[in-house]
Amino acid sequence: MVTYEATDTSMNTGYCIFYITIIDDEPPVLECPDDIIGVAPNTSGISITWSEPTYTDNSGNTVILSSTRNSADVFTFGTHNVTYTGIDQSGNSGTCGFEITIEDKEPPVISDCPPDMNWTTSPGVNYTTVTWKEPAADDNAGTPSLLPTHSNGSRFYIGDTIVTYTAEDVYANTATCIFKINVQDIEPPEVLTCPDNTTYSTDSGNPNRSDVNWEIPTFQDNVPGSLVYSSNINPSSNTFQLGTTMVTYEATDTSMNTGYCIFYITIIDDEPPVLECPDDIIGVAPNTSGISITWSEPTYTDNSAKTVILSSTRNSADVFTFGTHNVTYTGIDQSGNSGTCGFEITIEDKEPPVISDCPPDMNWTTSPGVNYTTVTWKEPAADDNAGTPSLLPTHSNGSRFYIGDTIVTYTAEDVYANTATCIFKINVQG
Ligand SMILES: [Ca+2]
Ligand SMILES: [Ca+2]
Ligand SMILES: [Ca+2]
Ligand SMILES: [Ca+2]
Repeated sequence: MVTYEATDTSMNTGYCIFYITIIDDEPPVLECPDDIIGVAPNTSGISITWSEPTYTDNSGNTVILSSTRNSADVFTFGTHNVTYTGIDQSGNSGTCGFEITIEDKEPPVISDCPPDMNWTTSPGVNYTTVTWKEPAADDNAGTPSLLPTHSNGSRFYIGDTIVTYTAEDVYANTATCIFKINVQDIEPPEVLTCPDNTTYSTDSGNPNRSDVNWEIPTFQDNVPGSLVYSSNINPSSNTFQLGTTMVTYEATDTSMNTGYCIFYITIIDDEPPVLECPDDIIGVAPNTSGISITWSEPTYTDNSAKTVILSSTRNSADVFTFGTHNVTYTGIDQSGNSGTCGFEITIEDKEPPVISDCPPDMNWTTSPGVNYTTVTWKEPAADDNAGTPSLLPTHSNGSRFYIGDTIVTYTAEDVYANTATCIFKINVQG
């Protein structure tokens, strides 16, 4: 209030009074705490305390503070704005604010993480379908996501595959569950083509066969790629000896599974031995009892170069009688092939028959009234070392003989054409 007074001399006073009012329209200035970051153990939140804001006000008077949240309040996960309002005694208000962020530092927990697993390939393919019990994830801040690198029930190929499940809560805390799936190839290569067992004959004159060939076996495997092949037979050697040889081809996959093709090559000897017999033999026997004849065993050759078993119809030193005898040798090789050779043994009779009682020369006279007579004589006889010989006269005993000399000849001939004669003369006189 401003008062002006004017006093006259009479001491009367006049007044001029007016008021000057000073008002405070300047708001207080509040200084809030810095932003606060806290960590809560779970969704129940955590109590956060802070200092009240400081303030200044031109009035120098007390400022009344109020706030949207109070120190020691419980704050849950997330960011919360706290606003303070200060009102001075003139009703001017100022504000300040800060943020309280409640963080989740705790990663999710994964339960039932599968163990490492060993599987084998499915038939015919290089993978298998793998399933496992799904793990679960929990978190202090609600249900986390849980994502695998590989789908449960998907295909896993040969080798080790790491499967990782990652759980992530809404505050980007993560946890992992890691397990290994090993898939092994236990399927051996499969034989596609394998030669049949085959039988060959030996090459002529040889104990082996030189041109044995076959189609190289083929294999396939559930795992595409290189198979390693081996064989017990050098492919460049196609000569096989007599007998049966097992030929083995192996194909091994990269997991060391092995498939086999086995077949047999049989070389048989169907070539008979060749026998060389002695030359024909001619012997002379003194009589029908025969004579012992000896000879050397045949020689032989056989492609097998093995021993040949000889047998014969007759043996050296056997006794042979007159006549021609065939001797046959049979040689059997160890494969049962037989060859033969033969020769003849002829036992001859070189001894002529012997005629006994050869009649003497005789003198006869004609019978009455005719120019002959009937002549008889004692028949001679013939014998021979080789049986009874024939004995034939030129004239019959008891036949007519005419005047003069007649020569009668008996000829004995054995079956080997040895002959003997008995000759006598018949003289008939008239
Ligand atoms: Ca968490
Ligand atoms: Ca395989
Ligand atoms: Ca043979
Ligand atoms: Ca004789």
